[in-house]
Formats: sequence, structure tokens, C-alpha cells
Amino acid sequence: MDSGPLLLSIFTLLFSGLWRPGLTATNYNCDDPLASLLSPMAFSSSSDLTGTHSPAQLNRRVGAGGWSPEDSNAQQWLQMDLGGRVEVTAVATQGRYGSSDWVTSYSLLFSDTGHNWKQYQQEDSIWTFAGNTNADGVMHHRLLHPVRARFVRFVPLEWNPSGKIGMRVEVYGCSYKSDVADFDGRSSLLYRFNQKLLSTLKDVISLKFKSIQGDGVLFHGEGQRGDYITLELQKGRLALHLNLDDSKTRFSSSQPSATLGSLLDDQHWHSVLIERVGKHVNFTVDKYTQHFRTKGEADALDIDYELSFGGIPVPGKPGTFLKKNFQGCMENLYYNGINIIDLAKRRKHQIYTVGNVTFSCSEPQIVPITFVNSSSSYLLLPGTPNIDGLSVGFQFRTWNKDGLLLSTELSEGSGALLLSLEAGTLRLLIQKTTRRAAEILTGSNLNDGLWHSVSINARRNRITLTLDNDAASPAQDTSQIQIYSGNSYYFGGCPDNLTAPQCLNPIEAFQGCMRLIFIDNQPKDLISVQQGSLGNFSDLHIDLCSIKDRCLPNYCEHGGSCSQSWTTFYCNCSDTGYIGPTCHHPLYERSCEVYRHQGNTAGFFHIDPDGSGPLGALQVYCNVTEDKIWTSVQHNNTELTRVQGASPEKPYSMALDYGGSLGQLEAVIDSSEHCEQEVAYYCRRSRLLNTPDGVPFTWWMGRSKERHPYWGGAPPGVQQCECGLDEICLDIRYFCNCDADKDEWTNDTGFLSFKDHLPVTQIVITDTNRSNSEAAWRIGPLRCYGDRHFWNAVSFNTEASYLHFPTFHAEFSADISFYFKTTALSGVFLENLGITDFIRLEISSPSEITFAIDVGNGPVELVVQSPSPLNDNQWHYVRAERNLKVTSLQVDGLPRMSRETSEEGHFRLQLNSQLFVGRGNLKVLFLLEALQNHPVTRPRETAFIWT
Ligand SMILES: [Ca+2]
Ligand SMILES: [Ca+2]
Ligand SMILES: [Ca+2]
Repeated sequence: MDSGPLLLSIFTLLFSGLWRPGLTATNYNCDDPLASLLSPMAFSSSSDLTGTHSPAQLNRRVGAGGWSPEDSNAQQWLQMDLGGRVEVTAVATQGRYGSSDWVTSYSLLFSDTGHNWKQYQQEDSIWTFAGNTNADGVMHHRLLHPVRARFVRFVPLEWNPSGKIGMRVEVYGCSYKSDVADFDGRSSLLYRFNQKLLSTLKDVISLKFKSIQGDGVLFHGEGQRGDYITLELQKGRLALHLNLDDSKTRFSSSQPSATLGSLLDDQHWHSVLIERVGKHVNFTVDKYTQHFRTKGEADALDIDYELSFGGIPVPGKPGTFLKKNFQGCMENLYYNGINIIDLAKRRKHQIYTVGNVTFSCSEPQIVPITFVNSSSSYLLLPGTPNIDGLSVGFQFRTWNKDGLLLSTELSEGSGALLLSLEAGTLRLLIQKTTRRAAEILTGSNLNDGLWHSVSINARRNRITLTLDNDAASPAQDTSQIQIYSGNSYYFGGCPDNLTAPQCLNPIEAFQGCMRLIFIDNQPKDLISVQQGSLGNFSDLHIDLCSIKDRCLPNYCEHGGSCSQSWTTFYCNCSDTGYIGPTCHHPLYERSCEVYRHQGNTAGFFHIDPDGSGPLGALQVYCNVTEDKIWTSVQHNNTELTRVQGASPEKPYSMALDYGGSLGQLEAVIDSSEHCEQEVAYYCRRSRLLNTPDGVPFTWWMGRSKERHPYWGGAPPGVQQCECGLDEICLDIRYFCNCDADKDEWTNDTGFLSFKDHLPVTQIVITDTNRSNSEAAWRIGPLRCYGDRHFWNAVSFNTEASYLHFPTFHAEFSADISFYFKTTALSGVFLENLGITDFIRLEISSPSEITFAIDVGNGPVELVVQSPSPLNDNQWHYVRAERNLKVTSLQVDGLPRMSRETSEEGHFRLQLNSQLFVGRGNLKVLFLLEALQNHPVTRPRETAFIWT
């Protein structure tokens, strides 16, 4: 693990010389004003106060002086058509000229078509922009993530309370080079090599794609010797298959080398970048990068004849494909600097087109809607009543196990129909008064975030419920049931004022997306619903699906597994060695010292040497002697081991396994005051180290793979044994007893205690091959005492005294624990500021500890009140923790204060000042746990004033 960052930096260096087209190329000067050049017709809005299109460019004073809607409410928007896909890098807003109408906060939507909008996000949250404070000031915002789109929509969220919504806007950006190709699901582009075999050591492949399909092959290449590279969509995720070795296994049966992304079938653009140097691969989808190393030994990718994009055509069988083809659009597809789509457009001979590939994107006109609120969202759509039979269909996607999908009262007293998701299973119920007339249960795990299609058909006493093309019928006899279509179909939930059987909802409302709603075999126009001319609704986002994968990235720490509902994520921490809502809190103590402190005596314990840091727990034996608490870590070879027949040409060697990683052992050693290992070498005509200048006959390896030619009892660098230092060796011409090379048994025994070399990981012996030569060795367990963290103490004696450290890096989780004692009335234990974010822990009054933190949504303050003063010059314990789910503060045994984190809004703690520790007359013991976990902020002992 230690070589990780180094490896990555080498990797980055290798790539800096490669051409990286398209993806990251945001123009340096991409900030032209785009709206000022548009015709008034390019603007549109939800409604307009003047009744006509009001142009709303920045600084415009003529006409209405900008846009105001008819009514000022949360359903309003102002939109502009930029004429074609452009790169948008910044936006600016102003109020309406000469009015008291301005917007104080807004969000942005983007689209290629004016439909299927995408919310602008930053920090993985839907971003709220700060708007204006008067009519004429200009508020300018640069987008952290530039967006490529044709349509931009400003959605006012809040406005001047003593005025209306009023806006003048500008969008900044530039045009960019775009080559697109549209694949219809039966087509592909073949890029044919000039030679039969193309063998590459490095590859860079980049593209953007948008698709409504969750499955399909984006590209594929393979060699006759078994190499292959395949990128495919699988259930809305991207799977990359890569093999460089000769192999019998075909890619189609292989596990993907890497899987990345989620919900990629949303008909929005997603970017892909694959960079490979030999076995090292960086796989990037949108803003997430995964690094992996290919299996096997080979460095070259050997592809025969061609690479295919959009599908895998079967050789010799034109028009047939091996797997499901990609259906959708690709943009700026580059393979090692070659613009594939440009070649195809210009009909170059290297490109062979299978099926129909066009060079503009076909956009399916599908309008998704989002049910936002689990108690108040619903959609009402009218049907044609009194038809003998019923037919309703739609698609949905959700993360919630339960929710009402559809409720309707059937005509002619034929009962009520209820379709719901219950524990991830679809349930259709026809109910007549209180009697269950028919019930169908089908499907499982339907809350997997994927689109599922449902249709209900009732004709002539036959009821079928079709889920993802599988039809199911009720178990009971339905021949007596007569069903007549309803008048009003309620999707997602029921309005408050209705009673059964108009709309029934025994469970909660649906939270999720729906699309393609058909009633009586007629598609329903959801834009008409939005415009108020069809049906009714509450708490819906129309023309966008705002589903979000809250497990990507996975914020469960230490390998905890993530699951989610529509509004939050959950961590399963079992078998991780950690607990808490994000698996942050270690289950085991840091050291034997802490177990002892809790009243435990000798025994085997798990210790987590870096607390909530990434290292796992290690089993050790804790032993208490009169004056010390020993931690001992056993290895797999502690018995006396005899060695014969070893020579410099044929050395004997034995590696030691401590049952933990070297990182864990190093953490134990580094946090201890003293560590040692007893080493014994028994010998008969077997020399140990030779003279200090000679080539050693025996040596050992420590934590780094270096030879150490010194033996127990001696310090590093002297090539001696204990007897050599004491000048009592058997033969005073030598520095080890064994080096006297006697026929009688003797030994050299002592302790290795230079911590930077420990633990002993291997021993090598080379002098037991002469006549009568024999040796035996024994290396004891690693034994340490003294927890340096535990006994860290620091005091601050004047108001002005404090310590400072580099910035505290704890974006997602932080835990801080320590003991303090003080006589001061108040003082700051710890403080770190950012531009707006901060974290502070203080004794705010003699009986109050305050933990304050702001991650960008305003400060959260937790206060623990103590019934007795805390400045009594006695030790008190404080533990503060913040993770993505909860913020908490514990003081001594007093009730723990905690506050749950809001699921929306900012969540990164971004700090940039120095970290200050201790202000006021405080004594702090037990240093800050989280600080020690972070190598960058690990405090140096010299920075402390020891008490
Ligand atoms: Ca190869
Ligand atoms: Ca740990
Ligand atoms: Ca922040």
C-alpha cells in the first residue's frame, strides 16, 4: 500500500506526454457572452408578466427591462436556446431594470433538446446559486464543472420578499469542436488497421456518450492470441474488460476488469477516458477515476484487424452481432489520437460502417417526471371511464422499497385498483368494498434504481400484470370479476382531500421517476400537465428525472457496504472492525495501554493502531508487568530452528509472518516508546557476522527490504554482537561468540531494539555447510511498551500560547478525542478555518463544551452542559465526531449530544488555514486522534510543550 501514491505519481508523469483530447480541454478563453447575441425568440419562460416574450439579456433596459413571470412562485423559469451545443463556463444575473424585482437564489437546468433537463450539480448536490440584492448589480458565477448544452434554464428559488421574481441573465462560454455519431442499435463503425496486427504498449481512448438503454457495447477489439478490450454498458454502469495476456477465456465470459458509473442510461452526456501504460490503467467515467492493474504478465495489447465501435459484429455474418449493440449517440470519439467519427464522416477507407450510422443525434422525446416528496407528491391523469376493461402502462425507477404507484376508482361500482411497490415487489390489488377481489404479486428487488416497465390489462375477466415483459395473472379465479375503466388515475400518491375509494394509499407515496405513461392505450402528454392543461399534480419535477446514486461514491468507510433509499444511504459495517453510521468508529482500541486503562488484564486483544485511520485491527497479546504494559505480536516461527547445509551459493532463508500487514506492525512500533525482539543464534563451526569489515555470514531483513548485519544487543552500523560491545566474546579477536568458529556449541543472544529497522521479517544463514557445521536460530515475538499517543500531553499556560499544525484534512469524517484539565473560564481546544467552512471545539464557559462546525450550510453547534464546573483542574474527556450522517459531542459520561446531517446541500468540510490547538489556560492530554490518522497533519513531538 505504501507504494501507492508513488506509483500514481509515476503514472501521471507517464501520461503527461500523451495527447489527452476533448475531455478536459476547457478553453482558456471560453468566456464569451452568449446571450447578448441571441434574438428575442431565443428566450422563453414559464409565463411572462407582459404576456409576450420579454428579452432578458443583461443590462437591457428597453421594454419591461427583463423578465418577470405572471405569478411569482416556485414553478417559474426563464430559458434560452443558445442555437447549438456550446460549452457554458459561467452565468450572471441581474434584477429587472428599474424595479424591486430580483431573484436572490436560483438553480440551473441544462438540456440539448429543451426536454429531459439535467440539474446543475456541484459537490455532488443540486447547486443553489446566490442571486441579486438589488435590481442593477450583476452577480457572476463561474461553473466549477463547465457544461455542454444547447438550452439553459434559470429556475428562481427565492426572490426579493418585497418584490417579485425579476431577471436579466447572461451565459458565458464558447463553441467547441463536436463530431457526433448516432447508433440505432443495429449499427457499428469498424476502424480497420493498416496492418493485420496492432500491438500497443500505451492507449488513450476517450469519448462522450448518451443513451436511453442500460445495456450495449461501446467498443470492442480482440486478438487471435487472446487479448481483448471491451467497454460496455451493463444495467446503466460501464464495464471495462481488458486482457493483455494470451488466454483461452473469451471476454464474453470474463469478469470486468473495472466497473464504474451508475444510472448512465439517463439520456444525458457522460464522458469516458481510458488511459493505459502497460499493465496500469486509469479508467475515468465523468468525474470518477478508478486505477487498476491488469492481471497477467504482458504489457502489450495485441488486437487483430480492427476495433469496432457501437457493437461487436460477428465475422463473416454481416448484420449479426455478438452482444447487444449500443443505441444512442457518441461524441468526439478518439482512439490514440485518431478522430474516429471524423474519419467516418469523411468516408475514409479505414472506417467500415455496419448498418445505419448518422452524424447527428436522434433524441427520443421522452418526458420523465420525478415524484419528489414521499407524503405530498402525486400526479392525476384523466382516463376514459366506463370502458369494459382497463389498460394502463408506465415505467418507473426508484430506490425506495415501498410506495404507491397507481390508485384509481373503477367505474360501474367495479371496485378500486391499487398498484404499489411493497418490500421491492410489485403488488396489484383489485378491491371491491373491503373484499379482495384479485391480487397479483410479481418481481423482487424492484427498488434497484433501474427502469422497470409495468402494464395492467383487464379484458373479459382476465387480468394481467406485465413487469419488464413478463406477464403474471392472479392466483385466484377472476371469472366473476368485471372491470370498467376509471375516470381519474392517481400516480404516486393521493391528494389530501380525497377519501377511499377515489384514491387509496395504505403505504407511503412513491418517490422516484416515471415516464411513458399510457392510459387506455393513449400516451399522456406530461408537458401539457406542466402547462396546466391536463390533469393535476403536486410536488413533481416535470421533464427531469432527479434520481441520484447516493452510494457513488461510497461514503461507507473501511469497506462497509452501502445501500440507499431515495433520500439517504446506509452503511452495513459488519465484519469491518468499525461501527457507526459510516463505519468510521473503530471497534477496537488503539493499544494495550488503552485496554489496561479500561481495567483489562493480560490476554489476547485486537488493537487498531491508527484508530479510525485506514489500517485494520491486529491481534496481539497484552501483558502487564509490575511497571510496564507489553504488547507482543507473535510470528509464525518462534521455535528454535536448526539449519545445516547452507552456503553462500545456497543460502538458507526464512521469512516471518506476523499475521498482519507491515503497515499495521509499523504503526504499532511507531506509536510505542520502546520495541524489541530477542534474537538467538546457536552455533557449532558456523560463523555469524564475521569481522566488522568482512562479508557477514548471517543477516536479517527488517521493515524495508535491507540487509542488517548486526545482532541482538548491538546498535545498527557496527556489525557486532552483544559480547563484542562488552568485549567479552569467546575469542577477543572477534565480535561475536560464534565468529570464534569453535567445534563446541556456543551462542550469541540479545535484543534488537532499533525501532526503524523492526520488525525482523527474514533471516538468511550461509555458513553451515562445512564438516561439523551446524546452527540453530530463534527470533522472539515483537514486543513493545508505551503508547506515545496515550501519554501525549501538552499545556497552554498563557492566553497567547497555542500550537499550530498544517490544515486539518477531514472532508467527510473527523473524530477528535482528548482529555483536558484547566482552571480557565474559557478556552479554545481546537480551531481550523476555511473560506466559509470551519471547525471549532472549545470550553465556552466553566460548565459548557461547544463543538461548532460549518460545512457550507451554516454553522451547526452542539453544546454539552455539565452540572458541575469543568474547570476544576481535574481531567475531563471530550470526544467530537462528524461524519456524513451525524455530528456528535460527548463529554465525560454526560448524555451525548448529536445532530443528524441534512441529506441535501454541502457536505465537504473544506479548510485552508492552519489548525490551532489550545488557547487559554488548558492542559490537553491524549492527542487528537484524527490528526494522527492523517500523515500530513501528524503532529511532531517537538511542537509540544511537555508537562
Ligand atoms: Ca498481449
Ligand atoms: Ca484503523
Ligand atoms: Ca464546504
